[in-house]
Amino acid sequence: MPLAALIFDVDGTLAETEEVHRQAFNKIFEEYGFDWHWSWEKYSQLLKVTGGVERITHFLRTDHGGVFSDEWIATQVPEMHRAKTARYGDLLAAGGVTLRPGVERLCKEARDQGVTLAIATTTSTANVAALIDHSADAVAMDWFAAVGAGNIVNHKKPAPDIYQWTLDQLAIPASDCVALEDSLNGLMSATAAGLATVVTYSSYTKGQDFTGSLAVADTFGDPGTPATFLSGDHAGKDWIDLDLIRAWHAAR
Ligand code: XBP
Ligand code: MG
Repeated sequence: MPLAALIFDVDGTLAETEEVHRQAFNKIFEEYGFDWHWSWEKYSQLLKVTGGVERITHFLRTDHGGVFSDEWIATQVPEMHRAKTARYGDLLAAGGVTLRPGVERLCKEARDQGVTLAIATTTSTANVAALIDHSADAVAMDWFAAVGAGNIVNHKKPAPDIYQWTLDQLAIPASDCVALEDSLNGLMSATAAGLATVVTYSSYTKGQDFTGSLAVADTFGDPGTPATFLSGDHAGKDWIDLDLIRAWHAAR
């Protein structure tokens, strides 16, 4: 069957948002009076744990094992994370975050050609809306027929749950869709849900093993800002357009 839908990941795919998340985490640690500061390198390691609550919990149990009771973690970490989400929204509202090259163009191509758009992300719906609403691009939340986000599923990426939820909402078979991801966790999640996947790695995921993807590039590219392809026959094209994704999908 022809390509019926594109399902976008958010953090690292729609935009390079993980640096903003890292700033928001560090802000709430400071507000809570902790001397913790997640450096780029530390956060790069912690990103292997998906989900902000899960990431903070992992950090407490590994770097501060035995210091915080299970009860404290169960009650305080979700509260800290709610505060982090508020700081993240404030940082996005301050402006300056734009969608990655080619994202707006691909979404417009999909809309013009009747290909459904959807989202499948580990972050919260609030964070998705904050990004879309505050980015300078034309993309709007109502362009997405389904937004699979955060805690609506029990198991986060690399589990397939969020992609399966989004597919169920779309009522479109996985075989007729392509996922767009930036990370190995996301590739594993989409693949486990039966989705062929195109990877545009981000600053935090460069160098991960994307074996099994349809193609790997540094960005989707745009006219004038060519993509650098690590894998996938891009037929001499300098950027990833819907026709190229269709060709990869048909040839998979
Ligand atoms: C990436 C994640 C999220 C973000 C932080 O999500 O793993 O946890 O790092 O957001 P994506 P939260 O699937 O879009 O790549 O603190 O809201 O979890
Ligand atoms: Mg991602």
